[in-house]
Amino acid sequence: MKSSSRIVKSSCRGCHGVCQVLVHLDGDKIVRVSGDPDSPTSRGFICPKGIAAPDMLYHPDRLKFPMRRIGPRGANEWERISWDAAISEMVDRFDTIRRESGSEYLAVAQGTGRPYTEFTIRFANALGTPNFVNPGHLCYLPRVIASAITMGALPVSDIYEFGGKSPACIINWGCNHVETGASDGMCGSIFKKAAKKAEKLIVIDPRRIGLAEEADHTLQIRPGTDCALALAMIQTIISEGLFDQAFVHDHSFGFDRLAEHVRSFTPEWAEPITRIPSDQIRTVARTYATTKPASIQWGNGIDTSVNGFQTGRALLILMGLTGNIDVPGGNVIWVPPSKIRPKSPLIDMSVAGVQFMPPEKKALILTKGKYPFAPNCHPPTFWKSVITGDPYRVRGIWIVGSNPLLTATQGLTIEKALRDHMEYTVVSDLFMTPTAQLADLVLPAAHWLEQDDVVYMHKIWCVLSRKKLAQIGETRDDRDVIFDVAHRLGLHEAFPWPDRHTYLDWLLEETGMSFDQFKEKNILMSEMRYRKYETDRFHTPSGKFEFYSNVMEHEGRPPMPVYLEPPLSPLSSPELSEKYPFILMSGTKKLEFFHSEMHQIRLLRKMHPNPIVEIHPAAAERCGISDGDWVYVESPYGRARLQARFSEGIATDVVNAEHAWWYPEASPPDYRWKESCANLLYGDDSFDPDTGAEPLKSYLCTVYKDGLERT
Ligand SMILES: Nc1nc2c(c(=O)[nH]1)N[C@H]1C(S)=C(S)[C@@H](COP(=O)(O)OP(=O)(O)OC[C@H]3O[C@@H](n4cnc5c(=O)[nH]c(N)nc54)[C@H](O)[C@@H]3O)O[C@H]1N2
Ligand SMILES: Nc1nc2c(c(=O)[nH]1)N[C@H]1C(S)=C(S)[C@@H](COP(=O)(O)OP(=O)(O)OC[C@H]3O[C@@H](n4cnc5c(=O)[nH]c(N)nc54)[C@H](O)[C@@H]3O)O[C@H]1N2
Ligand code: SF4
Ligand SMILES: [Mo]
Repeated sequence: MKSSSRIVKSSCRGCHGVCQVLVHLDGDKIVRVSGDPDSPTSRGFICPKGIAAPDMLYHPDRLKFPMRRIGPRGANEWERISWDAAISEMVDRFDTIRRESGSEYLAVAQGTGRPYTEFTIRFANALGTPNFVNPGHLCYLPRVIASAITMGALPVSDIYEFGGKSPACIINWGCNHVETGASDGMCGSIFKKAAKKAEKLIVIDPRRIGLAEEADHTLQIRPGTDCALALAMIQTIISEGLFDQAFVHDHSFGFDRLAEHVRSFTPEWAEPITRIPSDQIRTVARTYATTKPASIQWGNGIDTSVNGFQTGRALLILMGLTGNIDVPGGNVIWVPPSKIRPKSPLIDMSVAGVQFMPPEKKALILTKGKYPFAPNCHPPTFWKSVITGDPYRVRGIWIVGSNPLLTATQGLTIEKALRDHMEYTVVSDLFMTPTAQLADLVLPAAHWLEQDDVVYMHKIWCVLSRKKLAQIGETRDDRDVIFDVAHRLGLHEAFPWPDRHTYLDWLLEETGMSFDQFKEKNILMSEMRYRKYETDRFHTPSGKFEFYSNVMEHEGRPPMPVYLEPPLSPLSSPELSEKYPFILMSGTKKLEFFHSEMHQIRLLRKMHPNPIVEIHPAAAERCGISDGDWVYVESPYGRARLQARFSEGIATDVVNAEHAWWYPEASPPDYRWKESCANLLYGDDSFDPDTGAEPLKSYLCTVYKDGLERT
């Protein structure tokens, strides 16, 4: 090894993962990132996105300086300005809007959860705006909130064997982090090992995913119908007396009402809805209930439907009925390291470590009354309101790390809202994007290799260190920018620390370590405890695990799960489905990309050059499509051009289109973003009544070959 070479331990943030990595430096240059074999969280695993981190860090297209728009909006005419000028302008504009119209006329938007989430929310709360816009209504938070009202915390698969046991039975349900790398703080590689070990593995997915190769039972469910399957499993378990009598008796609420509620939801009832044979539903229910301990690993496939919230509730009920809650090898509530301070004193952290808007602020929310369990301002409603001005027109927005033109639905509405109606838009990002092109001010954000951090986002059983090892141009950590803007807007109560490093020291204060000392230690772990409900009870209104939800009853929503058919489906819209004969799934995550991100990274793009739609060969043949053909996938609302890939592992009337595609290599300002973006296929006609989630995996479409008339 050359004398100028060194290796620094850090943790990757190419996705939601918790992979600890080794960063290899030659002088100041980062030359390689590899998995850390000593890591208790990821045990040496690294995925291609992690390996490509230096390519992303040093990519020539990175935004390097703040830029102010000088031409018409969206014309790609910019001037470089200083950070001081950028922040002064922002503060001035935000303050004017706040004084003239009120703080709710400002919005803060972000995409998926990121390390700075606690700062964007803190900033929105301190500013006093309820208009925090992000995809939480269809990602993760439905599961988190369903868990919060059912059992007071989010249960996760117990795959690390802290209690000496690995799950004997695993249901992998609407999740594919084994193939994509990681999600929601769970490492796919560790899960895969646990799945291999399990006596029984059950996979429930409309597509045959890799894990199905090892499974004892593979249930190819019709998209969006999981609630019906779960209800039938609950019915089987109760009617056959396979539930955990002691847990139900001592720790649950509403069992009798549940038994009555599910009486008619038999496997025979569920079979035509789910397309899963009734005897298979019974077998799987029995296997899950009798193989102990058992664990359900759920994913975004559960959230993204009009029935996602109730489905989440039904899956929780399965975990509770079988007594698999908080037992070694079951679905557990992780104990976070005790001496780390919660990151957001201005935010209610009492429920499952999730940040909810303070209730008095929620009253202002644009969607109040519509979706009682919506975690934030409902994005489709928000963007529409910017155009219609109903109930009011937000005047300024700061989009911190999101590309909603591509990743949200209603991309054309968002484009119009930003181009023609929003008075002032700031976008913070690593790269110029179709969304950032519509901003008035663009701020260059730091990559994770440019960040110091105490990594604590998913509140798991450890915190990790992340280290700033590079500096590209004038990029800045978003949180440093938020600090500056907040201070200059006078929001000192919410941002009492002089700067973010003081804040990091404050987080760690009770551990007796400064951030610099923690960097050396690299990880802080907790001591896992099981069956905490025996002493602490459940943090629900009844203090028990609620089969019957008091919170749902209070909100006037069904206190026990009910099944809702997707509004656009062969069963609910038979006429429409004659014209649009395929069920459309879109957005199953891909190993090489993170939503719209990383499409400009050569290594990753080489592995995955084109946007793909998976289609069954028999269906393709009917449409005159060959493997590799470019096709249009079209719904009543829009179309996208993708490349057909044959898959025997998908039903003959289901297609799976990749989401959020754009071509960063194409010319700005549009980068051909309207060509292959499957998100343009969704209308604003169907939402989950509880959360406002959108049926991204259960819609209708047709498919035809590019160059041919649609059939
Ligand atoms: N059709 C369909 N659409 C979907 C989904 C689906 O299943 N189907 N999934 C949905 C889900 S689950 C989610 S969470 C959303 C995700 O939606 P988004 O979060 O909007 O998706 P990204 O493409 O990750 O966009 C994030 C942007 O942030 C930038 N960025 C990355 N890191 C940082 C950072 O540290 N700071 C700053 N300032 N910028 C950063 C990236 O360069 C990128 O331009 O997409 C949703 N969209
Ligand atoms: N590489 C990579 N990793 C990522 C991301 C990424 O973009 N790329 N995104 C991150 C984000 S924001 C998220 S939310 C997570 C999500 O990660 P996951 O929770 O794994 O979610 P998805 O990939 O959306 O879908 C998982 C599986 O659900 C199946 N599915 C779809 N619809 C249904 C249904 O109706 N019922 C059932 N039972 N299954 C269904 C899909 O076929 C897919 O195999 O991944 C995170 N990790
Ligand atoms: S799975 Fe996620 S956290 Fe792990 S190496 Fe890949 S990108 Fe990084
Ligand atoms: Mo997500």
